[in-house]
Amino acid sequence: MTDTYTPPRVWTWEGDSGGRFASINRPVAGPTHDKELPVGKHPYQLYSLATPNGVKVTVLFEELLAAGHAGAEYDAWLINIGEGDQFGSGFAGINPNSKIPALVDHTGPEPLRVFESGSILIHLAETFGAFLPARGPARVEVMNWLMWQMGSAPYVGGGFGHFYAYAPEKMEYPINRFTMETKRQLDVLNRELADKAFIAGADYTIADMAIWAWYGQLVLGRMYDAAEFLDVDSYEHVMRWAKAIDARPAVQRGRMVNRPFGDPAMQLHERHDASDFDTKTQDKIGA
Ligand SMILES: N[C@@H](CCC(=O)N[C@@H](CS)C(=O)NCC(=O)O)C(=O)O
Repeated sequence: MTDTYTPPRVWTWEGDSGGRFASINRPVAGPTHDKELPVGKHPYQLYSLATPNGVKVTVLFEELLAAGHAGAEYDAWLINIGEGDQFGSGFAGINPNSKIPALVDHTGPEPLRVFESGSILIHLAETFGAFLPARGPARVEVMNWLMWQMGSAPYVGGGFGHFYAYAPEKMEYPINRFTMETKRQLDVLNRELADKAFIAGADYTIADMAIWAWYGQLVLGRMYDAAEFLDVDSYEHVMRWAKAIDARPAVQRGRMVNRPFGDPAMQLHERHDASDFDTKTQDKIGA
């Protein structure tokens, strides 16, 4: 390995450093332009995109609706991060971190902003009393795994995915570093799932939704074109769990929301409620 870079005493921003998404990266926060957010008719207004962090939340909404929680109807508005929508003044106002997903809950006397996907999952699960035990050891175990996901996935996305798939050149050191960590995390899950149906025990919870969006989709070969490189078939318990969750109709619907890429028949955009699913689409996704 050759190190060709000597850091200066003080780092300064010299603009686009290359690679996918480089054009949206900046070393400062805050809005870049004025843009109000649209507001629809439903109690929940979701501003998001169908990345793994976005899919966690649309899967939970669809699971709540599938379980009969009619109060979970939502409008889903596309925030296209490749076009800088996350830096509009309206979006930065509901998430000062300018990252999807962000939610506004209109069920109370004042609109309530909720940002960070884990916070959104907890807020909705508590509101509807679903997919999260109310108290006790079972709740702690769900929180353990939800926090594990929130803390661990950046090594997969910002580390492995970035250097393996998005960086302007392939560099062995960071790819080795983050492949090792990604495989270690997959092994953590594989060992845990060896004798449990779901990650926190016998029940399907928000921890499974959060972890599946990242690690489930990774072993199913949907991320970074890295299934063979990571030898995902060797994580047999993760694979069994990932396939079981992937087969749920609500998960299939959740993956379609705010999805501006791929097969148009597998996309749903903005102002979404249950009636948006025509029979043909429902047949196609097995709902
Ligand atoms: N910890 C945050 C991470 C959110 C996040 O990284 N979102 C990405 C898409 S998956 C994003 O909006 N990126 C836009 C940007 O970095 O400008 C969460 O879980 O909500």
